[in-house]
Amino acid sequence: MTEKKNNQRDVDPGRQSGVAEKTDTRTKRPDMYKVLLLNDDYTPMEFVVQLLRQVFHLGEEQAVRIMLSVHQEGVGVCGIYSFEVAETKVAQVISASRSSEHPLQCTMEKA
Ligand code: TYC
Repeated sequence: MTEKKNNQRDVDPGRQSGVAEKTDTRTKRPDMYKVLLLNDDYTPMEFVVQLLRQVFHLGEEQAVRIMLSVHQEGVGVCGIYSFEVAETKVAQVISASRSSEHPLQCTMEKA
């Protein structure tokens, strides 16, 4: 007999062929995104506070704190979320602001 029957390459064609065999089963934490609120000269403070409470589920005190921080510093973080959740929050802020004809700006960036 010149050839061995059923050698490992015949049984498992992926073997020694350069085909990746190991599957990485580790769970990766999703990238997180900061939702940022920007200051402007026109949006009423009370409107910003109510929006922060509704969209980010903040209490009155925390909402006032963030609003005042944005008012004074120009920009502030409302929360940190997965990409999809952050995108939704930004859309909700912009939508509610435009509905009330306020120029409030909201954006997101990788945390
Ligand atoms: N600067 C606004 C005012 O004086 C208030 C304001 C705060 C607007 C935060 C936007 O993201 C903002 N009425």
